Amino acid sequence: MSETELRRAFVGLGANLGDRRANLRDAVGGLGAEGDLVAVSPLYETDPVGGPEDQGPYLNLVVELATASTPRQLLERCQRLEEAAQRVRTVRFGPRTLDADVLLVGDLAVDEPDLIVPHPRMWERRFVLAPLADLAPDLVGPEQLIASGGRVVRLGML
Ligand code: GSY
Repeated sequence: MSETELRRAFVGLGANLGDRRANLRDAVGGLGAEGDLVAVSPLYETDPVGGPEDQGPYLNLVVELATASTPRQLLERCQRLEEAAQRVRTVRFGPRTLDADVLLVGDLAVDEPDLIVPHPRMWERRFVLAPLADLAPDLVGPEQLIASGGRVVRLGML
């Protein structure tokens, strides 16, 4: 890839603590600050997958980037967004003000202890695939969407 070639990348965002919409709005704004944001999916309210029984529903969406950032740079951008949302890591899969996951970065594959791309659990999670299919129906077929799990309700745009 030349220096100026851009990859089509997708980042998943979720929030189920605090002002969920505001957390997602801030995260989308933060991602947009680098000038490589091209699209934001509709917003979905989704049942929590994993974690404590008593946590509230998530709001989820996916953003598309046309980016020169590497997967690791994207991970660092995601971590900065989570820090800005004052996310505290307590319970594994527990409620959170913001979760930002690198889903896909062009056709790159990364397998490192703290970063796996494509995201290893994305194909089983409807809270990822439904908004991803809105942006990239070429990447997510109807059968994949049906095969994925979890209740999701489309709310409209953020
Ligand atoms: O992996 C992202 C954080 N997360 C979510 C989420 O974003 N949405 C839903 N519905 N369930 C989740 N469980 C975890 S962990």
